[in-house]
Amino acid sequence: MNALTDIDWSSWKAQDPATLVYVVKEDSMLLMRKKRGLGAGKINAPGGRVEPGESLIECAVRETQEELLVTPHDLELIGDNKFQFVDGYSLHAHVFRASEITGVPTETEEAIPHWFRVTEIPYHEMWEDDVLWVPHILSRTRFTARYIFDGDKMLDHQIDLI
Ligand code: 8DG
Repeated sequence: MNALTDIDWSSWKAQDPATLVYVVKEDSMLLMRKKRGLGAGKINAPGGRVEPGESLIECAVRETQEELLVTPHDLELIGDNKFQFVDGYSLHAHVFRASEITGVPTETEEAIPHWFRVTEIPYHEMWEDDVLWVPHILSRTRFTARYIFDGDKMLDHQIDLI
């Protein structure tokens, strides 16, 4: 499996549903350097896997609280990313934009927070696909996307605007 066409996407279901939360305030985006887990060392947004019984919004809020000790408000669903990894793992990441937080972003065992100007987002330190869709968060363009990854190498992708 190394191409999107190797998969029957109509019956595809991720092993793990997950969320990502992009806080955008004025001309800055709140990101973080992830200290552990999938994508450790990379710059990413707070987020993670949905727990049993939890809604997507509840997951998005909880993960942001756990990772950066802030509570995001006014979450808007902007897109979704279906990641199929060649080792068989799969993750469906629902992408939210938030325009407000309460609290002060604080380092935790999971991550170190950083505010970046939206013109200075460090795509070279992020997952390979992020440069393709993080701009849609900034413009509030809704999207749905599918990817094949081998580890952190993107083998194939398709992003559709909706
Ligand atoms: P855990 O509590 O379940 O152990 O960890 P988690 O925080 O829930 O999950 P995780 O180890 O952080 O892994 C899932 C995260 O990985 C989730 O936040 C989405 C993120 N992720 C990928 N691929 C990509 C990608 O291509 N781009 C971005 N921005 N995030 C990605 O797995």
